[in-house]
Amino acid sequence: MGYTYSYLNAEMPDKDEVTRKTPNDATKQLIKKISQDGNETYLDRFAAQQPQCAFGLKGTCCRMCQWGPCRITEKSPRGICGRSQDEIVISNIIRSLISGLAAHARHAHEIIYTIKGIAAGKLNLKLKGEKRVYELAEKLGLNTGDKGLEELADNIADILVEDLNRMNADNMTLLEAYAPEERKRTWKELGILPRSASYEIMEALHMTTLGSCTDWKAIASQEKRSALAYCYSTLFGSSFASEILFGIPEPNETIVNYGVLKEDHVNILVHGHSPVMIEKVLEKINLPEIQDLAKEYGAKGIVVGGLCCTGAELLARYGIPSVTNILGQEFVIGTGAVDCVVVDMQCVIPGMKILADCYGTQIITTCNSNRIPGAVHLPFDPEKPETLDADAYIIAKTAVEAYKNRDRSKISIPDITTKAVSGWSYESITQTLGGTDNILKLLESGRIKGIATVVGCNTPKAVYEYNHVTIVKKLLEADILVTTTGCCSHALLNAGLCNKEASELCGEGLKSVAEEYGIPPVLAVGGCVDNTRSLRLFITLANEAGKAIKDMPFMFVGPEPGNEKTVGQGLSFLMHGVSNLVGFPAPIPVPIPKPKEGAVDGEMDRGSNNIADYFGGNGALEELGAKIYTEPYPEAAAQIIKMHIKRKRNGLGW
Ligand code: NFS
Repeated sequence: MGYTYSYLNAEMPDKDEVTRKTPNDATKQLIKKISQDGNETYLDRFAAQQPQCAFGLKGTCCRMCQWGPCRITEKSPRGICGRSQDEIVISNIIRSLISGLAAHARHAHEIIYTIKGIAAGKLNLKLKGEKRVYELAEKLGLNTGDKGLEELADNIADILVEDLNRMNADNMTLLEAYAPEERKRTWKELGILPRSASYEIMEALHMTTLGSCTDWKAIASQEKRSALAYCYSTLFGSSFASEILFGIPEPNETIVNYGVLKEDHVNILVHGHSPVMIEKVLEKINLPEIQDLAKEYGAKGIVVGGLCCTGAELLARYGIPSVTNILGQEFVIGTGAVDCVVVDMQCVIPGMKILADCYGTQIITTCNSNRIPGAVHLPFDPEKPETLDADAYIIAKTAVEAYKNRDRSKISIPDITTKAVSGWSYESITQTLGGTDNILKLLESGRIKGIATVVGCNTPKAVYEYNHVTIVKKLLEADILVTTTGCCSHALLNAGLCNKEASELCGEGLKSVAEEYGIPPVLAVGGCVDNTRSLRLFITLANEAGKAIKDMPFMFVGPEPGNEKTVGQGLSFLMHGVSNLVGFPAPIPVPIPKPKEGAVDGEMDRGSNNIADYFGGNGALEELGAKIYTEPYPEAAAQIIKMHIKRKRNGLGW
């Protein structure tokens, strides 16, 4: 029995249902094992939180001053200050969006300042992304003259920093360089061109604090402005900076899933989002003396596995096997075989450390923003990188030394591995499929009916990974090509959908394309910031077709939204005219409406009719040519996506 939320028209699963329905057998085994070991995971804590707060779920709780908290009810339709439910709901949404924006901005900051550190000769790392440096230099109109690679990269880094920090009203440079002309005109007419990440965060907090803006439409405009800053300063900024630093990924074949861990090896997991320190740690792990040390302790070798977006990025670039995502991080610790987890920033849940203590796993933190009591802490700071090499060596050595402390009575690694092809960049997708003109022909002919980018987190509100996998299988049957990133990509990788053999699951059209071009039907394009790769693909294809993106058969799908970062992901695509399908009713973006009990006029019970109608109805559609659908049941969600793509094709006469 799950948990029923009648006012949301939805149910949430309990632990039994998750154990029965989650698609990865490795996960099923580990949920049972961890329970048998007497330990708890998020599933137990989710049960303890039931029922979740109705005001929180609808977004009608206001905590933006110290007079409250205020809750909207029929008896109290306004907060103490007079704030309406529309203002409260939109303010909660924008505050969630800008928290995500701040997280990605911090990520961008670390990578960009690493480039600057290399250019200044302070960091013992080499820039591997020559191709991206020269492309950006040209696109940004830089005078290359006789500048070397590092100087040019430093000039680009300065521009990326400006887009993070600009305080005056000048336009954002990356937006000017990469956004489609039709969109720039639309955004200008709407008055929502952003200045920078920092400015829009400041303005959003300012507008929503006590006694500030009471016009929900003005706050909605700031939300759109902030979403554009999110897209062009932090997503593009992080993704391009990572490509400058580490190179543009190329497709590679590898294996993934929990079975990549080996009982007789040192197992090191890398976790987080900004893999600069990890790059160095990998170098140290490969030193003969570290490999010998592992053997001295009785291990046959060292396995490195990836979690979350650091895992997705290392998988893309080096084929380092990925294991799992944000809600799998406890399950993998439950194997009892993980000697050490090296974490950088974001999406590292406290529950992982609690379980790590139960299974004797060493945690090492490498970012000053992400401290965990009881962990070894060796932070990387690109502006003070003097100890990088020495710290990376200590991390590699500490991780190997943890092997000798492992409690061997608790080890059980699911013997499940999956083949996968990863490393799809914007360039490798377009080249492999014969160029954007050819992809357009494949779309027009209907061999590929449309492209959906299916991405995002996991949520305890859905059966773990079930929505991701179920939706994508239905899309493949309908000849819809899928790109994926982040935690969703781990679900799809482990389910074998990023493997060439998955073409067997496709409709005739997509199957023939996958076989002809030698691609899997689901293209894993990296971490969440690499959603820019899918967005660039959409922008270029629309341009090639001579159409606006809003008219193209594309969709953004976030089946299991979780982190605050995910709000801006969907909005980034929405701003470009790509409709969203999100998988769970939440205040962000809109709850599924249920008619109010006894209402004679069809009034719906939802956080705010105006906000729900704006994002899920004609408001966003009229302004941006796109809207947000909310559907928690994956079979129904797949129907909506197919319907949306069919309508776009009809509109194009395809
Ligand atoms: Ni994305 Fe990466 Fe996962 Fe969600 Fe977290 S790992 S940046 S936020 S939870 S997909």
